[in-house]
Amino acid sequence: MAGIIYALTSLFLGICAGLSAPRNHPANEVTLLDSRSVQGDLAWVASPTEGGWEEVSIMDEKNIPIRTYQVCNVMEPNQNNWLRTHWIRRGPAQRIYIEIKFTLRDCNSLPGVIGTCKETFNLYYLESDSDNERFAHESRFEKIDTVAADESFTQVDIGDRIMKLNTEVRDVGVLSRTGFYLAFQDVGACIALVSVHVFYKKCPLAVRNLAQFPDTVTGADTSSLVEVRGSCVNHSEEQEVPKMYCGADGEWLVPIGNCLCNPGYEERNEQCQVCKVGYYRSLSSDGGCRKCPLHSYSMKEGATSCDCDKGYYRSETDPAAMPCTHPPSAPHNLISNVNETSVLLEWSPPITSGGRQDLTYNVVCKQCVRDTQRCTPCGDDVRYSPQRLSLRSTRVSVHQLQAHTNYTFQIWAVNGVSKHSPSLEQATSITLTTNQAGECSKDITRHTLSLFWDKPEKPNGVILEYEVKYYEKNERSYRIVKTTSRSADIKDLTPLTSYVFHVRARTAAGYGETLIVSLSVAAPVVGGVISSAVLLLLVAGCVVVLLLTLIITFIITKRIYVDPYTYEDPNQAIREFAKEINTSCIKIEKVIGIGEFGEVCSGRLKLPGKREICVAIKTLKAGFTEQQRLDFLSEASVIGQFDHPNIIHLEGVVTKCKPVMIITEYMENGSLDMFLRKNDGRFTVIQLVGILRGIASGMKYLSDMSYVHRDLAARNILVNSNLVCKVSDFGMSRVLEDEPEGAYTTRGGKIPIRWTAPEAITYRKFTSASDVWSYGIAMWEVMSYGERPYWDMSNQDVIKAIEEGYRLPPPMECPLALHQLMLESWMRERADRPKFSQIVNMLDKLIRNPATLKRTAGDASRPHPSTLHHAPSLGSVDEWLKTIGLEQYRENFSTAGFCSLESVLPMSHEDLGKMGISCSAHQRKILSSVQELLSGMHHRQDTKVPV
Ligand code: ACK
Repeated sequence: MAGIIYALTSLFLGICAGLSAPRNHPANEVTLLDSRSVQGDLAWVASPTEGGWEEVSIMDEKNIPIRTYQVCNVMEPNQNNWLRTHWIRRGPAQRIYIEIKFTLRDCNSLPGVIGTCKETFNLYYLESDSDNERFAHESRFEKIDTVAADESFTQVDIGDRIMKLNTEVRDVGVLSRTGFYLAFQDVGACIALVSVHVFYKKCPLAVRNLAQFPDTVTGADTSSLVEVRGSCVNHSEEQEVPKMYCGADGEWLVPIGNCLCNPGYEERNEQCQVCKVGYYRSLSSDGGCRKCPLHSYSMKEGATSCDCDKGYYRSETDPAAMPCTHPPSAPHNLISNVNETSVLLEWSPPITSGGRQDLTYNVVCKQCVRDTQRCTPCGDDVRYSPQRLSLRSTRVSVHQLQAHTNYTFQIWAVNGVSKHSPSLEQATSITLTTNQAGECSKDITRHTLSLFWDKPEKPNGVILEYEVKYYEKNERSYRIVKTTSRSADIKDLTPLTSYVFHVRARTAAGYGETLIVSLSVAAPVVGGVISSAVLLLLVAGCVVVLLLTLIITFIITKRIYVDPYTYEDPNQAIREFAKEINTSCIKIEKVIGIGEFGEVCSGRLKLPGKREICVAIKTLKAGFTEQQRLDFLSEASVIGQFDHPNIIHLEGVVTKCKPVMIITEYMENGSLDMFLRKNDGRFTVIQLVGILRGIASGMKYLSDMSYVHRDLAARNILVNSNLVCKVSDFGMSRVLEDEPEGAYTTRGGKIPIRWTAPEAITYRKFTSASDVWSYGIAMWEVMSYGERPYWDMSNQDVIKAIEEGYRLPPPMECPLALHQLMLESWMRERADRPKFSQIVNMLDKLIRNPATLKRTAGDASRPHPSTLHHAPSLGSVDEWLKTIGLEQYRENFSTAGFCSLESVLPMSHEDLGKMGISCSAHQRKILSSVQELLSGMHHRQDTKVPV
């Protein structure tokens, strides 16, 4: 026995010479026990204490002692030698690994051992929560495995013999107690345990994609994966949640997500390192730190952007990589070309654009008092084409300037950084004087003059028209001209004569203060009288008068509607014409209807500094396309351009959050057709005419703006609590698609047939004259309290009947004059239809003379379609005046809005006086002729022509 032990010990010395020093364990192994690193005795428990396992110290090649346990009772039968380790704390491990290095003598190499010699040993373990089971009975141990020497021997040459060092690894789990003991059972082998290494596995701390993953103990199972969330390394931020899986063998698997270095830092060696001075990194998504661009610098480490050199700037939208730039120099070679009250300005681009591509030009217009330095900004009336601000071209035309006025125009070259350093060095200017206004250069003679005046500052309501009364100074007879515009051409004047002009405005409340102007007509100036408020000016050649008073100045302003679809970016039109409202100012109260794009609600709007008002809120339903959004908002771009008491008023839009909304004033009585049907027969004729006048006035405003509505009908008029009617429904899409009354024509496109003029149906000639036709139908709807035009006739029958000259008959109790007006607006030739301005005049006249509304066409209401009315025509005013020998009054009639004979019928003495027909003989002649006409008409009215 002792001889054998000796043999083994010497063997170890040999083996150890071939062993490397205690190795460092891999990073994914956490050692719980390593016999080779124990200083001093291992002091494991052997049983039997004698003759079984023995602790033997040997030296490795570096003279470091190694503790081994050996047993070699191969000659004796029935061996049962146990060797137990001390209590080993489990730590966080659920599965542990036991690596055993050992030598095992081959029984064949030992003489005389047959039958007793073994070549295996058994490995056991016992779990316990503390070191109190040191002497527990062997039967309580659980077997892990029987360990045999296998093919993985490390061969060690010892002289002429080869010894084999075995390495075997076993694992056990799931462990749950605080610690455990291991035990080696020898049953008669010749073994030396060279080392026992007990460990568990972990995935070691790792950094992937700038996320750090902590040490992670592997799962309990050999196949389990532990999901671990990483945290971003210093100076980085999460882009996508970083995750990895810790595999059972301690390897990290499947990295997902990542972090990015913060601005001012860049990724180097799996860390975020600060950018050096002179470098910057602005976005976490950028590559590495970059050198500061031209004309910029960074003075500190970790710069997220570079500061611009003095005199250089960056706009809010400039990328950090862009060099700093400066404002442009001034445009140069500015020239002007004055044409009456318009000016064309042209210039050359500035010498330097400041290093940018976003050069535009702004125009500043100032009106200057002649020979002084006093200038004031030009008024809102002045028009710029293509626009005043952000011009890309180097020319602009300016219109509607005041005649004979000094202007200074500045052209500013502007780029994205101009606002950082505004200076007159970026502008060039020119001063000029406008010529005479408007018509004058065309056909004004010494017998003619043109008057222009400004709106009274505080008119007592909406101005319905102006009255110009004029007479030769020192003469009593006068002439009157009425006009709805703020200008009048006065004809048939006598040269070398002084005239006095009175101009006054009329509102629903009557006439306002009179402006008196005295002047002389002649060339050269022969003098004039300056009244209290008026300055006389006379210009030779064509006689042009510019009146400058406290209240009146002379400029013709005609605003033209701009089609939002002519904008390259329709969103720009929305921004230009509609105010963006913050949703916090809007309170939606209830749904009042369904529009083409979504619900229409009523609610309240409280804008800062204004009182709360009731509003209607049109919403755009969810899921819309960009085109639908633009179509929806186009209505706001249209209404936003209008400002008239008979046009629905836009409060603003909500486009920045959802739902997109259009906010308009609230009209308590909803749409006119429904309102009339609900109130059948309840209004006086004057109230109905008031409704018609409101609509006509709104339409006149639209036609003055060159806007063609195309869908004027009672359903598209809204009524408020004061019975004021306002034209609404300006959506673009309804013209194409969504009109409920729309019928497809043979040429495609939907048209509300019964409201539409024949030329618009047949060849899409939509004009203000076709709007007048629709207005006539709307009149008929009003006077019949919402009856359907042409009742239940089919669209085809309506078209045919109209073609054959038949027209709707007067509704019940409809004043004759109103039906006449309807018939005029349904004239086949659109040029023969009255203009909206004339319609407004006629209705005003009827309102002023309610007696003229008494005459009705008898009970012709709701007749069968077979009694459609064949339109009578009395001929023209000019012809009539000629027949009665008073053609000199042609002008007076046309200026006063009498364009057809029908419209003359309700005329009175007073009307004639106001028209400037003051001679009483002439007045009598005209009125008696009117009487004759009337009786003739009644006769004709009785003979209706059936279809
Ligand atoms: O005929 P109504 O009552 O009047 O039902 C329709 C509905 O919303 C869908 O268009 C009503 N509506 C539209 N705009 C306004 C408004 N500004 N004030 C009151 N009601 C309105 C319209």
